[in-house]
Amino acid sequence: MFKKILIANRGEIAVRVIRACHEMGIAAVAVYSDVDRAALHVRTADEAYPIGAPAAAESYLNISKILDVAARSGAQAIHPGYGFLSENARFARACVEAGVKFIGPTAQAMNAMGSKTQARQAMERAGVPIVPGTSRGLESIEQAEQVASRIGYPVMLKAAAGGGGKGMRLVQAPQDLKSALEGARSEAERSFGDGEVYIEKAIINPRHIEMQVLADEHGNTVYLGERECSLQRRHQKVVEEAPSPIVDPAMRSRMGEVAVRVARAAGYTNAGTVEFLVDQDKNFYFLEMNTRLQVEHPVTELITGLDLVHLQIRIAAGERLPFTQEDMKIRGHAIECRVYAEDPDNNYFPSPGKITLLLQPSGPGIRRDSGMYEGWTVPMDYDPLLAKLIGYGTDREQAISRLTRALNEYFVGGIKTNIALFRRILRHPDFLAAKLDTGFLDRMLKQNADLQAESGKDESAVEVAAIAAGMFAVLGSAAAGAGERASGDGAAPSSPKAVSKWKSAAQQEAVR
Ligand code: MV4
Repeated sequence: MFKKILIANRGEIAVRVIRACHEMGIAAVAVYSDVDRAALHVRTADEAYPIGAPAAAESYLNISKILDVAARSGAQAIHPGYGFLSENARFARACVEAGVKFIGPTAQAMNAMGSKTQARQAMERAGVPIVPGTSRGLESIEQAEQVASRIGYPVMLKAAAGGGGKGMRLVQAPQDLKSALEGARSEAERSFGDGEVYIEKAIINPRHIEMQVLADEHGNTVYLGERECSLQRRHQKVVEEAPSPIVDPAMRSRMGEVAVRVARAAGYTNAGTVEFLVDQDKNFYFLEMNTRLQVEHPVTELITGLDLVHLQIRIAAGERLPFTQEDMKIRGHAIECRVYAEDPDNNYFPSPGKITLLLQPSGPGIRRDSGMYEGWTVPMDYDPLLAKLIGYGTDREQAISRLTRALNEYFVGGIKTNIALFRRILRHPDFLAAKLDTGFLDRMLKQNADLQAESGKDESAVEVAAIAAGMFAVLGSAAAGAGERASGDGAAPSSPKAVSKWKSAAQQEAVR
């Protein structure tokens, strides 16, 4: 077993991995950029090494600097977390060459899943259900038109080198296909340096359901249940839950078997996730495979009772899985909220700054994976994920009630966060009814925006009327002639009581 592991990451996931190391009696080495000097992961680790300027390319993405710290610290393994270098085949290979164990899949396995068309070809060979369409780049507009008429509109054009929604185009009708294909090709060329574009039947309002898989280095591969990840905003997950409310045991077995087949086809080892699109009739189609531990792994840990980071480290140390597929049991329900330093009143733009007050929830069924503390300054240089708040219960209702209770205990002062958004989501009738799909959040946010526009208009009208009434009360006489005081108390509303009196008077005015 390793005696020392370097965590090549920052934020909440670095803290989470350091905790697993400490629980296993393994020393943890942190790396940090200049703005992360006082970060929680640096304070939690046993050793910490500066690796450079805030820009990721100068620090958390810098392979040679990270391997240099591994050598100097004597770390025998590196955990990449998620994001940064976690799916970088060149880094995985560099670790092997440096004699440091990469806690994750091999570079080959990463490459097998990297190109969307190669992945689709591998899936076809493995008999895995993929969305009807082509598994190779389109050769011509004629071919595109032919395939589109075969699979039926609407169709989705996708960049082979794309992912996460980039380089995707929905085409509703034949007359739009030619220009859409040209646009998709040039965007793919510009964004990924690879203009290959393929075509799929568009699944309308799909659910995004992903299956956690785990494989040791001795040929044992299991699935650990699915996660419902349909609540996304601009391809960024916001709320995830396990199990999915629409997956019954039979469907779970079918999806799990397919996910294991995908992992085996890729020669996969360690923790990985197979993503599916699920249509309204509960047909599921392979979307892509993520070759890293995911942000939302805690919801799977809570319903399986497993610690995925412990297992990742054990697998990387050459141990066999300590259980079989038959041992896998799911119990209870878990829901995760991703707490971001974002300003909901400013299009969810990042809201960096000093955390001046921090009240954090706990209590029955609450897990908090956090990278922040009171007094810490949230930098503007990285993804603004601050923490994950997870509610666990016997069933979905109890998980919701605990998470709602915990959200009401959460207060982060000094910066803006999206915590209020979760309160709205968790009480939304469609969420409570588990009527989820990838369009849910966009619809809910649009609904709120429309309502605000409505009330906002009235609200600003009230504000204007209040100010006008106040001005008249104070200045009316001046405006009307010699400087006598106008009717009413005339004093500018210094006290909140006076303001509210003005507002209510103005309200009557506005609605008249
Ligand atoms: C699709 C689709 C509908 N039909 N493919 C978006 C990101 C990338 N992972 C694949 N995505 C989609 N592919 C077909 N044939 C709808 C989406 C999609 C989506 C998928 C998963 C989670 C969120 C999404 C948000 C918008 C669109």
